[in-house]
Amino acid sequence: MKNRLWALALALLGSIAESHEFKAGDIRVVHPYAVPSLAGVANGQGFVDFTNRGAVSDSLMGVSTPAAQRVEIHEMKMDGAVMRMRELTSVTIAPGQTVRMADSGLHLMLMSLKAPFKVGDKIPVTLKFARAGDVRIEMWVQDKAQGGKAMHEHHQK
Ligand SMILES: [Cu+2]
Repeated sequence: MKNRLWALALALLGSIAESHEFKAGDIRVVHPYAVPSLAGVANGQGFVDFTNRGAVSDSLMGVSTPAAQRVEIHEMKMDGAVMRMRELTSVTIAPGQTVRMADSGLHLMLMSLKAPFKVGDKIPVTLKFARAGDVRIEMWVQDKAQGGKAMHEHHQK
């Protein structure tokens, strides 16, 4: 019994430790991840949650990565019964606010991947903020359930 509890505790510690974050200026980025790309699909999808710890608002103006031809910020919205994606030119974040991409229908669309995304890949990405400047992050390629869980656990810290 005691051994089993230890194993459980270690497993929990392990799952919590498997997350990462980045800071630049007043921006904190929590556990950015991308999902494995589907066979025959040229584009990939990533989720980047970020917090503004400053006293003034900031805006995510653009995203780039050597792993894709270009990156778009997409918003998914229901239009009647039809799910539509549209591209946003920027995402503004108020002081003290956290943008949770998956919860707000946002994601990064990585267009024309140079190579398919596989679980375990680490994708270097640069986020361009109007005030904080360039924030260099690494998106971990994980199954959506796993990446989302690690992101949520990380937000609790
Ligand atoms: Cu999209």
